[in-house]
Amino acid sequence: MVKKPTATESASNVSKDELLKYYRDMLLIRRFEEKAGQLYGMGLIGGFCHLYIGQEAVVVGLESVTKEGDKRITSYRDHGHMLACGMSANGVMAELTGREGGYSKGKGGSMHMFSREKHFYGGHGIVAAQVPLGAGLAFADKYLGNDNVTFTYFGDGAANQGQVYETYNMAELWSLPVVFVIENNQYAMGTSVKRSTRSTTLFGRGAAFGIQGEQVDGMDVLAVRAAGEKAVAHCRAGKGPYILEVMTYRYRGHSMSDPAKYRTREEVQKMRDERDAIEHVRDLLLTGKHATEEDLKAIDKEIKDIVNESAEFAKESPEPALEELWTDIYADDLPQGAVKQNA
Ligand SMILES: Cc1ncc(C[n+]2csc(CCOP(=O)(O)OP(=O)(O)O)c2C)c(N)n1
Ligand SMILES: [Mg+2]
Repeated sequence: MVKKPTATESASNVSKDELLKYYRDMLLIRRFEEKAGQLYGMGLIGGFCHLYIGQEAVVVGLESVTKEGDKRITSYRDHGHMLACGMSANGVMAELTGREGGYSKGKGGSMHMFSREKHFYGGHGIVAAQVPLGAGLAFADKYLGNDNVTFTYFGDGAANQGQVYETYNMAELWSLPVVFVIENNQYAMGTSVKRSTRSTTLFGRGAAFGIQGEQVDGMDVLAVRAAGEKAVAHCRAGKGPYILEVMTYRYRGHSMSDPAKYRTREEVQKMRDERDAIEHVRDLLLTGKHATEEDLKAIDKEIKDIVNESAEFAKESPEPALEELWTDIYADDLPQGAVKQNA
């Protein structure tokens, strides 16, 4: 793990409003996920559910360097990405509970949500499948001649998949504007990085294809932001892909059915006590006198209200009608830039 930065080191160059935004956005993800965990326990969420708790600084830090038009795609551990790019808590929670008001009308669930409006392309259950898809999204932007960047998130386990390296090769060859974000939370289900590879510095593998990259402290939202700025500038300048290996940690199990026998409680507790990303920003806000305990309490309440309302919305939304089984199978309209062929 990268050394903990001091408050002054990482607080330089950040405004009060930015810090407050990061605090709010990370807290929303955490409280939303805690609520999802509760609803799962109550039997209101079926199927798979992979919580992101602990990793919030990764997506919040990187979203802070995006602009309109940038795209994001990730794995099944996707609720944080959706909230951070501005998708509504109501729509995500209703999808988790399989209701009509959800982003996929209740037909997709936790791992299969999309938002064209927010340029969020899923939600993918096959490990690493989103990596070539992310390069494809970046290819489309390059083809259309704009300066959008695609953020392609995947895990340390996914980094051992062959398709990642085929994608690296093509992405560099074609100078695609894609930031490959390896969320290294140190485990792939119950297998630690050390048990799965001798080459544990995952970003370094890009060198074989000529792709630059770096390792980042993923428990420090400002460190993530700084690395994200560099990566995105590289891509927008037409210099091709960039790899960010973001060192993070998930506090909860792999999914809701994880027996958690592969690590000790002490290991998890130590991360929570010493490296929690939300606590870190809270400290910066208080020590920098940007906010009082009262201000932060008011934000906590605001977030709690949003999350409670999303759970109510989800419970009240009806299940999808049976006829919905036959809708949303083929696209009715063509993507931007596509030319209609005569049949
Ligand atoms: C191709 C494929 N192989 C195996 C699985 C089962 N599986 C689901 S998640 C996972 C671990 C992936 O770990 P990592 O990439 O580190 O992501 P994390 O869950 O830590 O976010 C595995 C093996 C799968 N879904 N797809
Ligand atoms: Mg992992």
